[in-house]
Amino acid sequence: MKKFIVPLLFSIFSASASAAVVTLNFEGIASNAPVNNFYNGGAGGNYGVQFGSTALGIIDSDAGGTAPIANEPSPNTALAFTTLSGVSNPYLTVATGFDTGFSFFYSSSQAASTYLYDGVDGTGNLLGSLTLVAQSAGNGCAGDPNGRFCNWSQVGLSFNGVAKSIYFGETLNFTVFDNVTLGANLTAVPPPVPEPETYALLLAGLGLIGFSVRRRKASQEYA
Ligand SMILES: [Ca+2]
Ligand SMILES: [Ca+2]
Ligand SMILES: [Ca+2]
Repeated sequence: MKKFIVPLLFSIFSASASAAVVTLNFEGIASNAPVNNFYNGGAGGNYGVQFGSTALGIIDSDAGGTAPIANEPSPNTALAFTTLSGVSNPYLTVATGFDTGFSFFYSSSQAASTYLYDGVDGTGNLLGSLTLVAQSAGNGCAGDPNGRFCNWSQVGLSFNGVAKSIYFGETLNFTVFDNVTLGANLTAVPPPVPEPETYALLLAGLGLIGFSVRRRKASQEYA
């Protein structure tokens, strides 16, 4: 039994120690409002994630907004990098950095790439890039109940080093994003310390696991 429980304990607690992963779902941002500092001490939380001034929250037109989206991974608000009055500022910046990886869902009417840098606002060294494909927006779409941008894909990137920004300049006005997940060690966020209740729950869970292992063994003996 010890043989099973010790690795299990280790994986549970090491997962807790490096659980500073944040997924941004953009819910709570007003229709066509800049994301700006929503996740940098704003109403969305303090994750140190700052968006460029022309990155907007967009809300499904079926849910009171104006965006032609459907099937978004977390209804009903998504993200788009736009051009406003000829200006674009298509960055996501984490000044204190994040590491390990990032991923997001997207729906796009044209192919594009996004680029990861170790400096803020697309400066410094290129750490990696992600290629987005053009999807069949508007063709054969079914949704909730409608929206041209209804086919979503998830893409992700693992990288070495510490990243400070992602450049989305090729996606302007053609691509919508949702559920953007950043880092296994987003350094802006202090690692969570499990509450005493969490330990109690974990131990209770382990007790149950031990019990089911015992039961399986017992039933095998009688099989
Ligand atoms: Ca819709
Ligand atoms: Ca969402
Ligand atoms: Ca929707």
